[in-house]
Amino acid sequence: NQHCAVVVWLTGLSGSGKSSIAGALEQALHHQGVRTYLLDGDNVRHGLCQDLGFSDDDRRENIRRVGEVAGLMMDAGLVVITAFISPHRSDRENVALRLPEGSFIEVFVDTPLEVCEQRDPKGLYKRARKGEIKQFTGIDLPYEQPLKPDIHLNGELPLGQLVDQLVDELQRRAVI
Ligand code: GGZ
Repeated sequence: NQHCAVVVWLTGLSGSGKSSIAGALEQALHHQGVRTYLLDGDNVRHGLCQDLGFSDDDRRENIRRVGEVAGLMMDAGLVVITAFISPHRSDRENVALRLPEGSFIEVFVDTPLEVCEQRDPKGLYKRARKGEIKQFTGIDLPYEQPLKPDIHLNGELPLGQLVDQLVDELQRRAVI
């Protein structure tokens, strides 16, 4: 199956739905015979980035490393999907600048903080509000939303709908 190697870069708050969308997108692409790799906190923060925490500097380095690895995987011909908060606009821009023109697809998973906080699947927002977790994005540290994302998703819509939207967009861009 012919497809372009790209990086589908999901950005959004904790609890916005990035990981669920990324997982479901990967499934949908596999069904079409597209080879992918999903990078997220689960497979990066325990290994490649285990020395990093959540300070501004550490996040910058986390995103830089993820961008470099994504670029290598892209070279191998994969559609790379990433799911990191990536709260700094400049960090995301720097990743894009290091990749071949047009191969960085920024997807903003736009879910209001109130909704993320209500979902709170891991109870992290509650702990951040109590001061038990410091430097929590949206509470102590800012999230800089993309000004002109390639794809803007309403994170409150049903998962299936969001994945269909992404697949349509990738087809429209002749990525798949
Ligand atoms: C934000 C934190 C923090 C702090 C732990 N701030 O919802 P989750 O749990 O599963 O995803 C969040 C994840 C964020 O890691 P990233 O690598 O995506 O962050 S960044 O792109 O900013 O480098 C959350 C958990 O780690 N977590 N402490 N202080 N999220």
